[in-house]
Amino acid sequence: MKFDILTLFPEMFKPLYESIIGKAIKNGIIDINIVNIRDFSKDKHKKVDDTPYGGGAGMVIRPDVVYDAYKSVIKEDAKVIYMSPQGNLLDQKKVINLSKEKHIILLCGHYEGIDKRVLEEIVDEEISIGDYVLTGGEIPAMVLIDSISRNIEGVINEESTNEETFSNGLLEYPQYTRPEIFNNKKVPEVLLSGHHENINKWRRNQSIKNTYIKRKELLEKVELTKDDIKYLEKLSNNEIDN
Ligand code: 58G
Repeated sequence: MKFDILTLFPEMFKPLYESIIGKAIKNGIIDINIVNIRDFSKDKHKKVDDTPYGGGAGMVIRPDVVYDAYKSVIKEDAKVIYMSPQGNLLDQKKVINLSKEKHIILLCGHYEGIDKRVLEEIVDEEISIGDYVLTGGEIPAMVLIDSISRNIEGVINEESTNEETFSNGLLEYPQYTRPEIFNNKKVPEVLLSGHHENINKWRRNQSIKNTYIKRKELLEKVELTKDDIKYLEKLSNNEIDN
């Protein structure tokens, strides 16, 4: 997967070269190309923004500079995404669909945004990572790259993507590791039993319980088994305490 990032602040993307995503870049599984929009300014002072027509506070990024940056990276099969609080809300389903793309171009705005005309010209989809406004699209672009990349084959161990939160529509079950006793709290007995069927049942129930307590509305979109429904009935009748 190839990502081109169009930004005025290339240095903000340094954290991507750490940890799992950094390793995927080194291994050639993902390729990240950061383009400084400022390099496409024709102005002698490298100016990229100007005051808004009609008046008002702040600065707007010029369309011509963004268009030239875009032309330097665009290829036939690329999908161009503008990070914006007005975009479609990102969720795990959207992430999985985007992980099937070959080439994604991420456009990051700053200040009061980018001139509408170039957005109409080049953007395929506007995406938001949540209902809040940030100073720039750079952090949302990194959220998108991280969430997409970890669903690409070879980036992380496959079992962990399949068992985790949202892959079955439920929240995760709790995890435990050594020591067996910590601050007087013991690891749940079933996890030490080596009985994998019981462990799987227990984990499924914990997932159901977590989802019921923290995100009830998610349960409506999930395929529940008869055992799940029995467990949910016990939960809602307060027959389960731990
Ligand atoms: C209003 C304000 C429109 C993404 C700012 C456009 C980007 C939040 C998100 C902007 C962002 C999000 C300029 C700064 C986009 C531009 C950028 N804020 N929720 N801010 O994903």
